[in-house]
Amino acid sequence: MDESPSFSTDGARSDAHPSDAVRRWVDEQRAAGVQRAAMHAALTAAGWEAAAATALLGHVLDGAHEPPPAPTRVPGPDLSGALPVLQAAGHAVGVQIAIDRPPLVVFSQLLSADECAALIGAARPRLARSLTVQTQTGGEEINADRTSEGMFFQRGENAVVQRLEERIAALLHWPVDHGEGLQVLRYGPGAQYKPHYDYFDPQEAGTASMLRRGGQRVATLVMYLNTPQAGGATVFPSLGLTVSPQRGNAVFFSYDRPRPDTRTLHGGAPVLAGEKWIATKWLREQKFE
Ligand code: PD2
Ligand code: ZN
Repeated sequence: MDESPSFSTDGARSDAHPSDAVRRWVDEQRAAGVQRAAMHAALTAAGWEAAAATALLGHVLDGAHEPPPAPTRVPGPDLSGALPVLQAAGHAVGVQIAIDRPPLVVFSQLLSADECAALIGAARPRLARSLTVQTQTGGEEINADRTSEGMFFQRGENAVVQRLEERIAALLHWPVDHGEGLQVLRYGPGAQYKPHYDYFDPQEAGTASMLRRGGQRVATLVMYLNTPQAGGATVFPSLGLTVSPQRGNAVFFSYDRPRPDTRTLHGGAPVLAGEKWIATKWLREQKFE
């Protein structure tokens, strides 16, 4: 009996259906008399999130249906007063649209025109071709699906960034130190961000290293710093929702588990004329330090 099995995702990736290879691997380990805990350790060593490994082993070994993952606590505005305007750190923010599943809100006037201009002005000289997370290694790569330029501010880097972070924390009831630094993106004509999920995919080997700093992403706030001449909407294909990019407005959505059934697939439609500038704040489960 092999007491210390190892699991390689290479086999899974070459399979027609990746999960088939993983299930087959579990079956083989069971046939060889390997204990559940050893399989769990091998899967987590290969980059699986502990909860995902537990669910998989339960599914294959017990024939159980995957238990619904325990939802995690997420950020979000307090809409209980059903008011069209929310107060956040002394700033009045409009509520244009609110959806329950996923929790999604379109805010108006989250940023003033001066704040949008200040962010663009500070970001412009620091723009570089956008990178996205290379999910298998946790490193970064230029992604052909994302034809834009971007930069990150440090948290609290300047007075405007700090003021916005405090406003966002008050609006979404989530501590400033659980947020990543603001990312600013500029899209030129034709540039787009193809549909994706913002959480880190638990099935990818690189995710473990991403989760070490702050845990999972649990919510996204995309803030529009200008109004493009044409195009550049944020689209939610699972919801049939298109959010029009308007300077100072923002779209917020949360995901209490890193799974497609959160219905948070979203993308940036191609800019048809002019430029599109956004600032994105991603919120984490834990302190992001
Ligand atoms: O620019 C957008 O509309 C957009 C679309 C999808 C931004 C993001 N994702 C993001 O910053 O995560
Ligand atoms: Zn996104």
